[in-house]
Amino acid sequence: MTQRTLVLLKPDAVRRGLVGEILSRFEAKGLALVALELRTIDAAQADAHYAEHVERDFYPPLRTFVTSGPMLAAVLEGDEAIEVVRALNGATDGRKAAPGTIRGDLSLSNRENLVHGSDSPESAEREIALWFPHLAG
Ligand code: RTP
Ligand code: MG
Repeated sequence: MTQRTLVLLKPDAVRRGLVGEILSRFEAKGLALVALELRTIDAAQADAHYAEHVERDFYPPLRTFVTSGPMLAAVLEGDEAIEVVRALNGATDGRKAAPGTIRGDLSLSNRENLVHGSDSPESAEREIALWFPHLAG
């Protein structure tokens, strides 16, 4: 089934000059770019995006990280795009993520792990509406 998913290339990806490398993996897989925008978010936007995590111990440093510089926000589309993107991203902790995945190949951190991908159809709908309201619905 064709799906859309919200992908973020986090500030570490932009700082490290890995935007092209990461985007090309999604493109090479066959996912289509529907929207793409470089954006620096404030704390309120971070809290809205990570609403499920705001009470967690790891959230304050995560908020500092995701507001620390521009991110590339994207909507990608393709067959089973939500699961496909998360498989390409790899496990959350870059130290444990499998080689061949974005995090497994390019990150050594459990926080600065380069990418975000929506984790369910409900999350994708909510996150696309939050980041790209003109695509909602
Ligand atoms: P994401 O939401 O960014 O796609 O990542 P995920 O589903 O693989 O991981 P999630 O559990 O949703 O966590 C969101 C982001 O929070 C940071 N994190 N830090 N214990 C920690 O220090 C910790 N755990 C998670 C990571 O940046 C993770 O991607
Ligand atoms: Mg998540």
